[in-house]
Amino acid sequence: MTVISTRKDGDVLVVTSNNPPVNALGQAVRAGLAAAMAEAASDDAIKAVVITCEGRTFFAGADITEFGKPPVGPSLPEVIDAIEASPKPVVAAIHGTALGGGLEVALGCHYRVAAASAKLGLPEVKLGLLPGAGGTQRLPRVVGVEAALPMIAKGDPIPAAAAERIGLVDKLVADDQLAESGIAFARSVSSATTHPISSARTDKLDTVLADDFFDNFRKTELRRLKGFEAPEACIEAVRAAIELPFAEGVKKERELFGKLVSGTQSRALRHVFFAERAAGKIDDIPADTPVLPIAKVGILGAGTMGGGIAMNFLTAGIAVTILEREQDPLDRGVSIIRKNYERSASRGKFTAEQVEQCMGRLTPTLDMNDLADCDLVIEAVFENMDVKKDVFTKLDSIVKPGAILASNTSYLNVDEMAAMTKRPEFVLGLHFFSPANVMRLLEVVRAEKASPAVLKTAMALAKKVGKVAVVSGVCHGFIGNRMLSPRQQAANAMLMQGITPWAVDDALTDFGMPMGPFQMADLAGLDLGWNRDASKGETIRDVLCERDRRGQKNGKGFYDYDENRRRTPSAEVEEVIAAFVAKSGQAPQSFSPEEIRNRLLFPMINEGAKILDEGMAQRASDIDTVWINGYGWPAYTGGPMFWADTIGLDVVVEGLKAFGHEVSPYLADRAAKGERFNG
Ligand code: TC6
Repeated sequence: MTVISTRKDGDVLVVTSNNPPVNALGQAVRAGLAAAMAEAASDDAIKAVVITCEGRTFFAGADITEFGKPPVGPSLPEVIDAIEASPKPVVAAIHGTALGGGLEVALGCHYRVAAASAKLGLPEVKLGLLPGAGGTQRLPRVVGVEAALPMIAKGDPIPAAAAERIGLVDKLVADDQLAESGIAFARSVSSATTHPISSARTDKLDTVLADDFFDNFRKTELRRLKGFEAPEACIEAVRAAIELPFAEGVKKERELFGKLVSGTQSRALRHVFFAERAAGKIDDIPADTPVLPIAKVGILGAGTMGGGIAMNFLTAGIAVTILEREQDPLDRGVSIIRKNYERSASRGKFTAEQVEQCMGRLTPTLDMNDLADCDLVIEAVFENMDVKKDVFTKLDSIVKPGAILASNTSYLNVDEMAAMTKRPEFVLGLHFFSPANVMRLLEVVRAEKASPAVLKTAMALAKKVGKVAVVSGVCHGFIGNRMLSPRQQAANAMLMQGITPWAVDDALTDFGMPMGPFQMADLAGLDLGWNRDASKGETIRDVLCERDRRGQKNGKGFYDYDENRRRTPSAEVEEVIAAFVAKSGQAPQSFSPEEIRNRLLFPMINEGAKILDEGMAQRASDIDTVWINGYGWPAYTGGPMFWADTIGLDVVVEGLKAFGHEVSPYLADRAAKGERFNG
């Protein structure tokens, strides 16, 4: 297949890429573009060139699968330099997404025409990289440093209209007119004697930046990216654009790119990129399985969870009927949904009109019969099997045949719920993570009898509402919570050995987790699940509750809190722990931060291995996807299983043995063979 073709439209050479699915700039595309530029140069009848793409998008970047392999020329920078050096004007005609190397190609062109719905961005930073084909040097020269820095160091694409405002796009055209407009634009500039050359521009670099411009950017924009190496390298590259001539800036960029691309973080983040895409696929479902239409969703429960779940569908344009048992909680639930939308609107994420459109799709009700015509009903009621079974029995009798019934349970057996219905093939689990309108993860729990069409529909729906879906088998806690449990046990066991809660929490936050287990417990409230019956044996947590240490809500839990909820270690908690240790007759232990971390994380990996062995997860990368998107595991380590691969499975096995755990035979076997979890 020829991925790059050329045709003449009068005196304009139209160069078209056809490299599905996303026109990634692999070797054949690069070679084709270089050849097309040579063709344009050698043909006197050609006065201008248009570069365009077929299919769903303009070039979505370098071909990520080529990273880490020996490079085959021409390189992308060489191709872009050749485009920019063309004496005949080159116009990029952009639709879909011009991303990464794709935008760098467009920046090498003399002009950019974009369809109104197009998006442009440099997302390399999300892969632990920086734009390494001149993008860090050309973009600031074209749009100025203030507009370029967030695009490069944060990586979010911008809509074509915004790109036009900052001077990145020269002309915005209607989506269905891109082809003709691109050619017409090229023709209109073909007789001009000079053309804008991105690398030679200085006009936008003249703006004087405040002394603390970069520091402010770090403080305000990069706070959430703590631990990621690439954003800092992006800043360094952009500084080079200001301080150095283009050729030297490019050299600096290339040096930084080379370091990042061979580093562990980028390898991990590239793994995460492909892991998220693999997770959406269910291996044993035939490709021709139909996706069922979902136009209306019913939700049982208008509490925090039900409301959050509802927002996903409302935002995606799907009608929702939400059911509560009483008017007050129903009204409260609806008003919280509205407040959430209004807060998003005040941050510019929605217009007032969109808020009303979303709310207009919501029907609150107290009558379960109103769910009859829903295509999918999700229950988010109290986490108790008897309550759930009752709900499924009722739903089965009310909701139309062929509709999907789903449970948002976080631990319980979905097969038992399915067995209450006459349609077990239409029952599955859809486990959302709180806050459900924000967290990206959705565990799709594959109930034993769920039909392929029902599973495929759940995966397609998840994608439509912007979730990352991962399939889990039916087991207690599914993938995520099942692995959380051994970590919690390890944390509690360490307290009993005299390790402080803050030493445990610090080990996890230093690793990159947003919170440790004891900070989390203080946030949720220690009295959640408080065992008041001392005869059953008291835990440290029970004693803290008795001492009225209930967590953040009353200013003391595992930590002490000031009026601004700033925490400090508590002497009282230390005393309580010391008393427990003394009672146990064991000498208090002291572990290094690294050992604490390993004691917490190795048992999770062991559980992950069991999950794989039992076939509860389809692949190791699915487990990584769950933990990154549902629990804040630092993406730059690639997730628990990829991290285990990085440090070596033999190291994990030895650690588990030393900590007194029984090693999963699956893990032991892979370690013995020198294999990894992830391929
Ligand atoms: C860069 O450019 C560096 C330059 C410097 C060089 C010196 N390469 O996401 P989808 C595959 S770094 C290879 O499901 P969507 C993807 O794996 C790159 N493959 O589609 C999937 O394959 P599968 C900077 C790629 O419509 C299929 O295409 N660019 C690439 O939801 C469909 O993908 C980026 O980071 C690629 N670059 O979203 C952009 N991109 O079917 C990365 C996609 O076998 N891409 N694939 O599973 C995206 O953000 C999205 O794919 C999208 C389309 C928005 C373009």
